[in-house]
Amino acid sequence: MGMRDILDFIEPRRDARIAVVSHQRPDGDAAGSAWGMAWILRALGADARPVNISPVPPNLGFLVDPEIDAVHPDEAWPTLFDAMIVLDCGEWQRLDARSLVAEGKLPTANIDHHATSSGVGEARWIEADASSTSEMIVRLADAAGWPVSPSAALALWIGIVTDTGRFSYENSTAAALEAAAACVRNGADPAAAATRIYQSSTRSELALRLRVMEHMEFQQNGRLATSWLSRSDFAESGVGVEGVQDLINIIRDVDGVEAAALFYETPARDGVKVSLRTRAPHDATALATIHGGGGHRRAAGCTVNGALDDVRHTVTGKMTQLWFAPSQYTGRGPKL
Ligand SMILES: [Mn+2]
Repeated sequence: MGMRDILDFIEPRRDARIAVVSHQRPDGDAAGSAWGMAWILRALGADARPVNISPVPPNLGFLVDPEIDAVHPDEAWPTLFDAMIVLDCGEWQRLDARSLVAEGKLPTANIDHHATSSGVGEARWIEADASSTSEMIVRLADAAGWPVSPSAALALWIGIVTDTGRFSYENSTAAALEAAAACVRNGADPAAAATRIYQSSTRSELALRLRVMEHMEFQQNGRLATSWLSRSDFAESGVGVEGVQDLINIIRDVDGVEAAALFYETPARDGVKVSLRTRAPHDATALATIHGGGGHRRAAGCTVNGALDDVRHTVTGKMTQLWFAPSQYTGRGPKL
């Protein structure tokens, strides 16, 4: 299964009604790959719509075309489409409840780059070495000879830039940079995009950042960093849970930190969300999968049932056990 299967899935459906869905709580790659794919399919003649990708975080709102955005809150939405493409996620459970109703109801293709993905649907292309789902879509369009409009290029650029941490993570490969270059060649404007996604913090978001700094704790001689946000932190700062995005980077980016966890309560449901970031060689998915989560080697997440304090205690203990047990202690800082 690979790119060829996706091409064979899409080519006979050039005039089909295609729903494009992605994971719940969309990030830059979820929203970018969905809108990029939708714009590419629409240029081919398909009636393609991102479904249930909203609400996106405020700084990604400009990607959404309100004329096309289709949020279908009811169970009947799959009947409005002929096929579905699932992006940046390879498990039905990672879709939100509104998208999940389509499981098994539509022919489905799946493009994803999560190492922990099992894949969904009959046409699957999962490449854990790809920087982003957006990069994979750029390569797909290139291989197929499909045109990439400036709107598609901008959306895909954002997916690549955000998933590579602005080209700072290990996944900033030559292939990622080549796909990014193709986006710029097709009309994406990096400076304008950066202004929208990175230079648009609100004062409320700064207030939430401050809470992360107030709650930060360091263990293991500064190699393990944690912080947390409670429901009242969100309520008092006036930022919703979609404002969490990259807040974990505040503690991950501290010199000497090898593993970081941000714990936060979500207003919508029980349990505590855990965002994990690691540096080589620690594998963040090793911890996330214990709790039914997943992700990438250096960035993963999960939801753990229990009270915030208990979850912090338990998960920090597991991080220590996994990555800082005495047998693994080298006496040195992180390898550069
Ligand atoms: Mn991604």
